[in-house]
Amino acid sequence: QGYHVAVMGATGAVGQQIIKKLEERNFPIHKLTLLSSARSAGKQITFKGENITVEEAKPDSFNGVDIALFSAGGSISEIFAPEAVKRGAIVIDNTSAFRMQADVPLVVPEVNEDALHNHNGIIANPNCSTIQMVAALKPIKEAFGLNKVVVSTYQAVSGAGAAAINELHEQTEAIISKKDFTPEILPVGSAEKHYQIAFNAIPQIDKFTDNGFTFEEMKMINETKKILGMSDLKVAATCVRLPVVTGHSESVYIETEQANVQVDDIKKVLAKAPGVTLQDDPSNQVYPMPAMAVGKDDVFVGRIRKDLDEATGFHFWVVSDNLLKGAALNTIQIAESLIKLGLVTNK
Ligand code: 11C
Repeated sequence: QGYHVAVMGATGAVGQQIIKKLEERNFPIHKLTLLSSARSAGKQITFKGENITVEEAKPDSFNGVDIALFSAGGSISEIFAPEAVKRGAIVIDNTSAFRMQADVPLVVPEVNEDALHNHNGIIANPNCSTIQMVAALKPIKEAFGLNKVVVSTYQAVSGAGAAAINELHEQTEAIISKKDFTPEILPVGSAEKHYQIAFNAIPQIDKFTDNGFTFEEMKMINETKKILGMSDLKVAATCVRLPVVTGHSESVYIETEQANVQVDDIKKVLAKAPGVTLQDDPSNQVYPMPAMAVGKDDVFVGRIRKDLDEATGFHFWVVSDNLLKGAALNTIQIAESLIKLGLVTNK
């Protein structure tokens, strides 16, 4: 009993976490198909004690698949996701390929599960830095209204893939042992210039758009509005890459609609919010940090304080594992929601 699930991009950083989480959460699977590019095909991956060989993805690989989980890059999704849908699968896509299309739900289950009802076969998983922020914003919006969000991120290199993790390790070793090195991956592979990430901070994630914001910043702005269903919400973002392997951190400034909101009111709603853990006790130096969030499912929030000048303004700090809630876990939670809502058929 269960579903035929396919994982596209099975050997990648997120794909591996998806397979791990499917096993850990005992997702109802009767068959697991693991797919990749020709380069990674042939590798063996263990799932529930069984070795599964990764196959090269072809359109017909999706025959009989009920749920296809994609995390192999936007161009792969653009080619194969419609092929999977044509063959009757529901696709949950981790890339930015379809996120802003009107008929594609962009979903964080704790925030907007209802959006799943209106899908045409593809559901989009938001950008990792967006997911953790909206998980914290939603309960605040529900309780007190929301007028404005200004976020600065401190993002881990694993968001840029396995090659960026290697680059951080190699540069760190090179610098410590006083050897030369040539940056090749960050801030983004296709950029003209590449910069050192070890012992540095790079205020560029992805390429620049014409308005001076980067694509990563525009994702945070546009996706936040879509997920919260607030096209008029004022949102601004500055996204920065740090030499942290896993765990994105964010400094978030918000202005609520309601006046007279107090820090304790915000703490109370966040303490009850699904998927959120409040870690906020400055007197005991308790606040979220990426090293402690790695491997954990939740979004951690702390350092909540009222702005000193703006009566409706608050600041807080949000941390989560970008490969889990930011990617693999949220993808599987979407699949679990589809099953719960009766929106996926078992062929
Ligand atoms: C990063 N947030 O940290 C990006 C990775 O649109 O799903 C995720 C990119 C995306 O570099």
